[in-house]
Amino acid sequence: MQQVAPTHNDSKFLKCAYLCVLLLVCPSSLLAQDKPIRIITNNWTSQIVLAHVVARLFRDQGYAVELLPLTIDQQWGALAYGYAHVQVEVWEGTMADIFDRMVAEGAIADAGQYRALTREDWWFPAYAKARCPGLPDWQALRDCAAQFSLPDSEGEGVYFAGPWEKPDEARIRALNLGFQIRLLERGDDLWVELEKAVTANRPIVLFNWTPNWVESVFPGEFVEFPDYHPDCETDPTWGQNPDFSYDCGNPKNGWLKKAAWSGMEEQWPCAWQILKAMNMDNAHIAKAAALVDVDGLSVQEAAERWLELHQPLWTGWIGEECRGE
Ligand code: TMO
Repeated sequence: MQQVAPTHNDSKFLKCAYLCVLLLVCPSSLLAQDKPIRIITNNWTSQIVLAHVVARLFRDQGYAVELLPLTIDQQWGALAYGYAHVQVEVWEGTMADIFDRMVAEGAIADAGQYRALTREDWWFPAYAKARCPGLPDWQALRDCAAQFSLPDSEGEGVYFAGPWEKPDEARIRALNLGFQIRLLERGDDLWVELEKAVTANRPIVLFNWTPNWVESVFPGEFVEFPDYHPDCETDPTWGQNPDFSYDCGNPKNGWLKKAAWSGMEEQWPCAWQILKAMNMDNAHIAKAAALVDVDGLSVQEAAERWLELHQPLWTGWIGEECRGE
C-alpha cells in the first residue's frame, strides 16, 4: 500500500528529467508547442495552396499546425482574438481598408509584403473586343453594355462577381454603366461562367485578379476604369461624377501582404520569422494556382510540388530564430 506513493514520485521524476533533457537538446521551436498554429484557408486557389506550403514549413520546424477555412470577412476577428494566427494572402484591392485599420490599431500584425504586384478588377477575355472594340476603356463598356446582356437581364450588361465584397454596385451607379451584378457563391464558379462564355464565343465580363492561373490559359484584359485614388472611395466630389463615390477602378499595382495574430512573434518566433521572410513574385503565386486549376493536382499535392520546385527560394526564409539557442 505504501509502495504506491514512491512509484508515483519516481514517474514524476522521470517525466521531469525527460523534459529537462528536451529543454537542453531541442531547438526552442520544438518546445511549448501544445497550442497549434492555425493557418487560415480562404476561397481562392493560390491562397489555399500557399497556406498548405506554410503549414509544411512550420511542421518541418516541429510546430503543430492546423488549417482553418474562413472567409475573408470572418478572418479579421479570428486573427485579432488569436483564434487563428496566419493569413498568407491579403490583397490590397479587396482587403486594404480593414487590414490597414486593424494594423494601425494593433489588433493584428503586418507580417510583410511580397514583391509581387497585384490587380483585382473587372476582366474580359480577348475575343470580347471584337464585339466592343473600344475596350479596355471603361466608357466602351458602358456604350456596349447590351453586348454583355443575358436573356434575363433586360438589356443590361451582366457582371459576374465572386464572394469577396467589392463596391461594384456603387461603381456601376457612379459611372452609369448600365450593368447588373450576378453574385456567385463560390469563387470557382467564376471560371465555370468563363468557360461557358468562351465555349459559346459570348462576350463576358467578370471579376478576376493577377497573379492567377487564368492568365496562362485565357488571353484577356482588365477593364481600364479611371485610376484608383483613396479619395475616390470617400469623397463624392472626387472624380468625374461629382455626386457619387467609387467612380474609379481598383489599384493597378496593388500590394500583397501577410497578416498574423499580434502575439505570434512572442509565442512562435521561428514561425513568425519564416512568415515575415516569405517573399514571392507574381510567377510564384500564379504557379501555386495553376498546379491545381490547370494541372489538376489536389491542394496538398500542389503544395508539395510547389515546395519541390522552389526549394532555393523557401530555404532562404528559414532564419536564425529556427536554429535554437
Ligand atoms: C482576393 N482575391 C484574390 C480573390 O481577389
